[in-house]
Amino acid sequence: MKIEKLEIREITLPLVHFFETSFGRTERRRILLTKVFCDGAVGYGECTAGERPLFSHETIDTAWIVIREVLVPMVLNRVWDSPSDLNQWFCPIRGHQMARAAIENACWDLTARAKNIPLHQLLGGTRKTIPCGVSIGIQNSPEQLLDKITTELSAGYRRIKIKIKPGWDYDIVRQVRKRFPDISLSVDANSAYTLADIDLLKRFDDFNLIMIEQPLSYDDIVDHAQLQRVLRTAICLDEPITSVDNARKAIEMKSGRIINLKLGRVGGFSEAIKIHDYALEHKIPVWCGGMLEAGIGRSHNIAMSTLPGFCLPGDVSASQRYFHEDIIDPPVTVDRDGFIDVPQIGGTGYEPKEEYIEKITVRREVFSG
Ligand code: OSB
Ligand code: MG
Repeated sequence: MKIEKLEIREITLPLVHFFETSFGRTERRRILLTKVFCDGAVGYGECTAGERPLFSHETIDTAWIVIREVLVPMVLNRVWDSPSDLNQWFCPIRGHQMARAAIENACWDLTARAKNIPLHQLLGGTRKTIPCGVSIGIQNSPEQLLDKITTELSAGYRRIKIKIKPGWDYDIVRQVRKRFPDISLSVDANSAYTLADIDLLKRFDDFNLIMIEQPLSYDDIVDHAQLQRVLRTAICLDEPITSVDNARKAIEMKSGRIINLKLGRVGGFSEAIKIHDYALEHKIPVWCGGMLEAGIGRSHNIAMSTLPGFCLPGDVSASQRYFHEDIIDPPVTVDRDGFIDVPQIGGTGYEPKEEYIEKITVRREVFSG
């Protein structure tokens, strides 16, 4: 295979409801999409970088430049046998995993389409259905949060994750637990605390949470190990897991007991599979995180979630929770029991809506020759 042409575009999509974490509120997504052309076949990718460098150093704008200036010259007209070759080629690049993933994942997508086999089969996935949870952001009031949880539970979702930050934490979770004593519940701090908050963090043991996600610094695995030693609740690592090498270190150090595996954050499917395999071998449960993806990224998350180590409900939920109209056909739907049926047809089973994508495109660049 050889990439003869590569296209990147930026689309904008308003969110149905704002999404707020400890690092800020998002009302409208700006998303970079990739499309690769090889030997008459096409493949699609979606970059999970945010609008601002608040989750990680990457943004849609850094990804745009890195793809144009660094990655395109490395891949254009170069021959590959497997999409994991791109993971090898990108090895010398430090960081910029989300930019890399947007290219590599499009090549996986293309391979599945060209061979007319399901993407999840190409990845080695085995699950036919995916259990789904939801991530619920910080709301304007506790009542609004309790209402949202009620709505998501009646839609069938199997795990509720709520975002916390200083001032929206212990008392909020206490109210949620009081109203919903038995639900499967977790919290995500997106690095809003330090070891100085250890007494507060220990009190979360009161709530029988499945996990507490990323309480400490975005790049830390040392302080998390210290915190995990004094918590009964499992720590789940998100932000610092960017490669199989640092996943190994975090597992060796016992920095957490669960990993949120995000396809973009780790640089694409090849690295995600390596982390999955390592975690499975070391009995560390993984689950698929979300980055408010549109349909292409969402369909890739579904394919990844079929791997056997994905044994907890992920943050992969229905398109309609995020967007009035998603960029794929059909949109992702979740059944009354909170599962996604994995399409058993060639490719992802979700077709990008080219005309609609064109309509919401704000810039586009094509590389060839
Ligand atoms: O920390 O998991 C996170 C969204 C943006 C950035 C970081 C995170 C999230 C989510 C939302 O929790 C998951 C989703 O519904 O896509
Ligand atoms: Mg998180």
